[in-house]
Amino acid sequence: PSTVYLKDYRVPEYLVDSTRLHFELQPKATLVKSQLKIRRNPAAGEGLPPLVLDGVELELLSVSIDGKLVPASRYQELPQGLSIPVDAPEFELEIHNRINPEDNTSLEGLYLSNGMYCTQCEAEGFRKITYYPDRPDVMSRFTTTIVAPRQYPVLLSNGNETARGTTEDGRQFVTWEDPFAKPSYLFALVAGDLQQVEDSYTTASGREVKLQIFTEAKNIGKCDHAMRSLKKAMRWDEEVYGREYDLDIFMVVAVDHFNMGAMENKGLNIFNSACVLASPETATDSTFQRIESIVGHEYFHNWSGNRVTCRDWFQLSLKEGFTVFRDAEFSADMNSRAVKRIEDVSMLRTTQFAEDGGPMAHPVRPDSYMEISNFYTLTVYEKGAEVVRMIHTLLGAEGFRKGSDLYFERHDGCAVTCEDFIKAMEDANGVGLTQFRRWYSQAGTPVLDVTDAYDEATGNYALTVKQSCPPTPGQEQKLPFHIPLALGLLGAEGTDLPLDSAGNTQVVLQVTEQEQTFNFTGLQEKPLPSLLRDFSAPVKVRYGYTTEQLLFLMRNDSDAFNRWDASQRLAFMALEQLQSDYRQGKSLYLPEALVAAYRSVLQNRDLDPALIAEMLALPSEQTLAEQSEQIDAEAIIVARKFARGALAKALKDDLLVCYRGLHSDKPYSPDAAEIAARSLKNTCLTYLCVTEDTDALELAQQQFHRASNMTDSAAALGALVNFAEAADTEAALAQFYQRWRQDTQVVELWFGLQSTSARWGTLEKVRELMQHPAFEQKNPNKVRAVIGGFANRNFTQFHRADGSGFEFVAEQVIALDKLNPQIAARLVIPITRWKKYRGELGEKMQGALQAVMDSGKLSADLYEVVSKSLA
Ligand code: BAL
Ligand code: ZN
Repeated sequence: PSTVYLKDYRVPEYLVDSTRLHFELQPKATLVKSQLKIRRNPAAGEGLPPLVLDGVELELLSVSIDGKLVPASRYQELPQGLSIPVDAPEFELEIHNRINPEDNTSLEGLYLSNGMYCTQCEAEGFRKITYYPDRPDVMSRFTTTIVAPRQYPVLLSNGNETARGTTEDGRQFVTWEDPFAKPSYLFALVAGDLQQVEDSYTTASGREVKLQIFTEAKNIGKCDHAMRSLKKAMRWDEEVYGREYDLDIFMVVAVDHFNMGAMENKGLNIFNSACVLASPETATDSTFQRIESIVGHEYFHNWSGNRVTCRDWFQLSLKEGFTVFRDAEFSADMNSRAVKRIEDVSMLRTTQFAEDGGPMAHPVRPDSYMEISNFYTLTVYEKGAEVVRMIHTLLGAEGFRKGSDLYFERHDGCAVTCEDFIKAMEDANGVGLTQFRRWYSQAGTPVLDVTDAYDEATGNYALTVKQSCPPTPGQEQKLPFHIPLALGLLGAEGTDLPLDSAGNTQVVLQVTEQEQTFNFTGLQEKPLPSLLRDFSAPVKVRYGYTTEQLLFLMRNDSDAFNRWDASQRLAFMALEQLQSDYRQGKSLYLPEALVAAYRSVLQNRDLDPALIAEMLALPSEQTLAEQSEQIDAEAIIVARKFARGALAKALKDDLLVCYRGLHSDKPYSPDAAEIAARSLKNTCLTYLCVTEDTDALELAQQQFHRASNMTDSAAALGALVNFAEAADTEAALAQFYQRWRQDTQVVELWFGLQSTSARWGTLEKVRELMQHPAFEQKNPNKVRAVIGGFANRNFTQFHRADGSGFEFVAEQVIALDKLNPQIAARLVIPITRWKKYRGELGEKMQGALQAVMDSGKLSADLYEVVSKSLA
């Protein structure tokens, strides 16, 4: 596969003013007719070069220009497209081609999912439907007619329905017109036997919008939460960003086979069923919250992505980073802000930091790619969102809003760049963000080494910050970043000290140089710094905190995020010591101070229970691995297991009291307070079961049998799967499956509980699960639940010393690449970080990766990830 470079960007040679599509749906032979009004792009230069269209796996039937058939000798079929000679600056092109949705297992373009036709066109899926300039800077007005047999009563596309009827041969048709010009990646089509839930929304300016969620009949009772979330998101975008919805109808469709979480097609969002369907009996609290955030995310794209779109795919973070920031703030406003931030940062630190330190590290705006699908990454999405958040921090809420207003106004209807976004922020606020732009072009996670000195005689406190950033592929040296470092200083009483004459107790330091000292005057005592409050930048902070200082911050910091962070630092220090002791053959011991700290957190009645649950959670094995210079998987597993066991034993009575205090028989509600209570209760239950004591496991059994909601049921089953005797676990798993076997989302959860269990998810069990009738190799959700769960979230079994876990993943990746390259390229990631592992395990991982490379011809997706990781 060839590499595409940002520096080679050229404007399109031709523009498409209108796109008229006509589909005659048939599983193996769908006929696509497209009529395009094409015009030479005046910005592209002189002359009339050939028109080059993208097209992949299409059967070309005919090409006509201005109503005249073009003989096949005149145009050239290319390996990935079509080249047509042009002799006028404006013309109408008509192309007929055939496609095969039934055999399309890549789930890009038009395909069938449980007998329903649906599409996925981002990033480059439209070229699998018909020949087209399939790039986001070609924006066109689409009219779509769908003709289908009667077993597909629901026929949907973008925009407004303008006609429907029956063809002479008894098929039905519907025509849709989208009044907004859009790139091909936002095109969508759905045809199926679907039911719908309908509601309406009145916009701030008084327009009525019809809202519809379509799903298979069996899932019709699982749409209410998504509908509520959609209406909240519409209101929120009006209130916080001044953005109204622009069409008369907004449709959402749930499909079972989907590579992503969801897709923001104009007016017709298509969702992975797992990210939209929920009911209290079948979905956990985290699923409810995930649905709210994804429904929000896709809706928010209507402005940040659709009305203003990307010029090219290097600019992906323009829409994704911004929209993730928007959805995170939406979720924070709807739920507990601190807990949302902790969850997001926890994920970023574990997975995005690992990506930034691994072989696929790339800037938020990449410079090159072989396959763009590989760049729908944590860096582009999550770090991209952190970059937008930093702009928000630097400009303040009002300044940021001025910037976003200008951005939307200036670029409405256009395909633009990350540079345009920053420029709007600068212009609206009269500030310069020149150095800040490096966040878009430099990869890697910056490190801040912080030291301090207090001069008793003068009352001066000096804080010195040194920044560095490790090399990443193709970027040996980094220039200093502009880092907003939010800071508070705590006095001996535990309160925030005033930092200036105005009495402010928090400042945002502008770290811009390699080394910089910030002075604070007039302090009566040596303060304790609370650094990087609310995680004000995606960096690692090193400061020589003592255990006592961390305990102090855990108790007193006014920043909830940093209270949690102190608990994590404390746990991390203890776990590092345990790893080192284990390697040296010493006996293991958990410091009493840590136990006492956890006890006091557990007994604290003033803190949000959800925050307590987060503070009690030890860093995951994956987080510990990311933070290690060299990963010693065995030491990580032993240390964490020991610490968890020691805490569970020492805190048993407190855990029980807390559990009992929170257990309630109230009807289920997914509101913040109830979610928080369940989160802490189930954290307690899991800790209690760690002891494997009979009474604790009995509690889990009771909860499992009596639970009235999936959060409690799944937590109890999870505890059994991880800590109970095999026979008890087997019985519970069987019972759960029998009850929920008809529910796809619950079966996915059931798979995931097993594949991620250190005890239950052995390689043999995982292979067994793959033979289960409910497992489907062609369904990404099932693959992610079983194989992905094992590779990404079952640290113990995946890292088995004999390397069999790695070999298994390699084998699955090779098989999947033939069906669905995007999924294969994702699944291979856990075996790409072999260089970070100590000793033989690293070699075994490398061997597995090499086996993938040597297995034959790989898709471009998989080849890019594997070749870069072996380099
Ligand atoms: N645009 C792809 C799916 C999403 O990020 O919303
Ligand atoms: Zn998105």
